[in-house]
Amino acid sequence: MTPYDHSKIEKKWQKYWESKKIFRASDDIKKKKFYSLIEFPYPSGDGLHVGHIRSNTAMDIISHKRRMEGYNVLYPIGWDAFGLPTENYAIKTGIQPAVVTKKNTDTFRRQLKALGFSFDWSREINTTDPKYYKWTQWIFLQFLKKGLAYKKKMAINWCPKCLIGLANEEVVDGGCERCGTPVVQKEKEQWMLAITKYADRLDKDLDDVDFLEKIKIQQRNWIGKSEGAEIEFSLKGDSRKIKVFTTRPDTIFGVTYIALSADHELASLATKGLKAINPATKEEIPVMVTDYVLSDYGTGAVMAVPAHDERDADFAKKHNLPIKEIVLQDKKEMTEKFGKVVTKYKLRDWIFSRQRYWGEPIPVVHCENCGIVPVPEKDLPLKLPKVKNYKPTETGESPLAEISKWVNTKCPNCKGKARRETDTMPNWAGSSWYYLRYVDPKNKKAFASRVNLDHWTPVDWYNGGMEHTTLHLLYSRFWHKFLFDLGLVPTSEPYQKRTSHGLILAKGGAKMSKSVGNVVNPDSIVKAVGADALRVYEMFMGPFDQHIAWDENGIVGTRRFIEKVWKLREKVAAGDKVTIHKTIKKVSEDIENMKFNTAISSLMIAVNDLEKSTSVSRADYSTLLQLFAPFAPHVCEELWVNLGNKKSIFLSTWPSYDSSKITDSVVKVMVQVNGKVRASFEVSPETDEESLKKIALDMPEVKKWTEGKEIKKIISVKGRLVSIVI
Ligand code: ANZ
Ligand code: ZN
Repeated sequence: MTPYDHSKIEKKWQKYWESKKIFRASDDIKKKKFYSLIEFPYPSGDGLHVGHIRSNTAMDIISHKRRMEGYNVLYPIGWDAFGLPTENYAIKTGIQPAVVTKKNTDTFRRQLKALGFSFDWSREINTTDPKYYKWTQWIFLQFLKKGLAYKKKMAINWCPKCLIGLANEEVVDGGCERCGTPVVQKEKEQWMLAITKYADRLDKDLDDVDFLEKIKIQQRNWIGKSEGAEIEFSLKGDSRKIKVFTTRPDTIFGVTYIALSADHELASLATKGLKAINPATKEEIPVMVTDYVLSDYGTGAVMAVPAHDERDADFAKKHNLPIKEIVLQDKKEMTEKFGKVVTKYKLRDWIFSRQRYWGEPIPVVHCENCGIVPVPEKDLPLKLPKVKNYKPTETGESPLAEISKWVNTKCPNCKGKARRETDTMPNWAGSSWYYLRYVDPKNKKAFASRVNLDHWTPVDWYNGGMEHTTLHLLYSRFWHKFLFDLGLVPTSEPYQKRTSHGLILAKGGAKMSKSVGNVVNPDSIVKAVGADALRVYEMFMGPFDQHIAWDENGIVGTRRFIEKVWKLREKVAAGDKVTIHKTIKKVSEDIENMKFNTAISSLMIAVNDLEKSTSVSRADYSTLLQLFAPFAPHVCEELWVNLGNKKSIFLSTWPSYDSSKITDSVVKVMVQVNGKVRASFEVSPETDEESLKKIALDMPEVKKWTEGKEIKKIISVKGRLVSIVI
């Protein structure tokens, strides 16, 4: 048999799959569908990261398995290509972002194709393509129409280095997410999207989706739903009232002062010695101003209970305010008596403008007569004009503001003088609905046809990074719900199932970074040992949901394993007897649970066992190839065809197992009492000695002999025996 030549084999099958369109999703609505999704990559200048490969391979495996189970699978790919790094590169080099993006996506495409992923490349999308962002702009106009996009003058987080407004989510420990420069506050008119209008549904509907529990928890914490009461405190010598938000109306008898945020309308009065009345005790209590009360949460005012709240206690001690011990009251009763039931959220509306070039232009004009006027839908896409200088202006406006030919326009409404909006959308815009475009990527009349949406959505399984749980995932759920309310998509949730993967770290556990020089280049690995070896390594390196450090010795090991599978071909003899039922079961179940590493372990065990015998049945070998194909598609396709199969292995049927044949997964353990066998039980051969003892002692047949007796000695032998001496 010829030696295993990975580069020849891998290229050959990549070409074959593409020319035969094996992985194209068909829009045939009669077939049962499966929509699997990864987060489409940002095409950075660094090329594909090994971390991309981990997520892509995982969903590739699941997609292959579903195809072999008879599903019509959609596994698409595209580019989330607007964003700062490309723009910063353009500022530095003067090369147009569109040109840079083209170059970077070409690299990514080549790299992804070299890894043999089963994407449907005919549906490739790019968020910076005007044919795509036409619909991003169109959706924005729907938000505007419904009053959910609005302008607001507000203090925004401003990075004085990047000269850009940042969403709260983009501020990390008080610094800019990208450059670390301390963020300052700056007053600016901003476009906002009213995500808070959907806060309740974004929280509640998590009950109906199959997201990992930790993902649900993160989303819920971010939304921050809090049920409590609003209670009004009257003031001494002033007819106004202070409304507080509390989750502890049961502590009302312990309120010894009111705390206001610095922005509260009564803050200036409070500093002059304002007094409030506790409605429960009628006591006069002071009103204080403090920065531990946030201005943009609840009512910006707190009834302080130093005996039951730590922050209140700290403040009270510092300012010599009374701390009053009390008996807690009934919550419901106190709410009825003094307050009104309210629900508050931590979630804030989404700051949707950026003063940057490389984003979707916000399609509105400012007319001297009519105010804000949307660009007519028939005029979309509103294309990004070419500029010479990509740097934001000193005033913080986007570089678009300097192109007077573009900025000065006519009002679509009154034909009078108007100025175009020069803010662009944040890079979260295009990714908020991209999974909808995949189902009908070339549609010119709508973002996707209803027939295709009905067929394909929701996404059945979406895997992505934990770092996107609070932003991208929440934003896209919000857009989806909005489109659902407009009757434009069939379901209220976009993703039925969401999982996430751990990061791949550099050797030793540090983060991979270009500046440290510890980034692993997938190209050289593919060249040296092949895409299959790299894919298998990334699935084998550790539990999928955990962070894991790179180790090139591991790739040597997976390469060797592939060679073993290759060589096993020499032992294949006729025969249709399948013996590897246990492996089928284990691999099938492990894939569903994303336990890819243990799936590969069981394939390794099976190969070791088969190697020991003088010959391997053709059926066993075929089954082995089918189970391994999702992980190592090229080599398995080659070996499959070598066996004389005429059609691609991915058009074959996923192996099924006969559970009655899976016998060696349990062993019978005998229980002796004083040397006589009194009982037996079945367990996995791996069960440890201590557990065996415990099982034995709990059995009624054993208790019959040991009840009321002193146990002098108990020994157990793994997989065989428990012996009790009384
Ligand atoms: C009295 C009290 C007594 C409270 C007690 C807590 C414990 P969550 O669950 O996060 O919603 N609070 C209300 N508005 C605030 C603001 N703008 N800034 C800072 N704190 C604020 O927390 C609600 C509780 O946080 C409220 O209940 C209020 O203090 C405080 F033993 O009222 B509590
Ligand atoms: Zn006008």
